[in-house]
Amino acid sequence: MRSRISDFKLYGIVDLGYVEPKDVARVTADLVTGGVDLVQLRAKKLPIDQIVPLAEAMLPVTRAGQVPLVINDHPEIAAKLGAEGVHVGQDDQSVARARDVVGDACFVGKSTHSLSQAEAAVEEGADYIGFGPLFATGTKPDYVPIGLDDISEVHRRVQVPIFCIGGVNPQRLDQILAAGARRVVIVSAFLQAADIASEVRAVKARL
Ligand code: TZP
Ligand code: MG
Repeated sequence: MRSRISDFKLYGIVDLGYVEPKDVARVTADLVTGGVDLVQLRAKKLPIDQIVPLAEAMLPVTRAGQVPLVINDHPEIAAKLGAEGVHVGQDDQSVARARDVVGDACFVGKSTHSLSQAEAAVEEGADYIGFGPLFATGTKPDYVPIGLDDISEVHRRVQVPIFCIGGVNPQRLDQILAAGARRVVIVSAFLQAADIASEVRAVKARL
């Protein structure tokens, strides 16, 4: 699975800040049907024992759609369930430590918020990076937006796939792509859409 990351352009996140636990499988199916290339489970406020069943509900859906499932923050859940990826942030355990837990078949992504963090993540061995937040976003409210100015430079400096994130939505997509982005993560704009699958399909066609 790790070798395919460079094919991926559109990353959806099932964020429990927007999705009720009972809706996790349905929303995952909508994202997959629409055409996301990978899906993350992000449940910042739940304890591990409540995240595991959500991941278990997602896996059959993502597997059926042949879309990798990425677990945010918790390599041990990814390892336990055989999820395809894990994602760590600047304040989480290192990429190497996460990889020790999940093994080599699983890919490890890392959040970065500056050019120097992006370069450091690659040094650390990340398989892909998130780069942002580009814009202020209620999904990650405590972070200062970095804007669009460094997008082209990060693509010059970093050779792993770069997923631009934070306030990405259909209205802003053209300016984000014009700034040099090739891959994006979209959270609230998908999860708050009246028809998630249609929204995903429309964005996918523009990437
Ligand atoms: N990391 C940087 S910004 C962000 C994360 C998880 C949230 C992006 O969410 P949205 O709703 O697409 O702005
Ligand atoms: Mg984290």
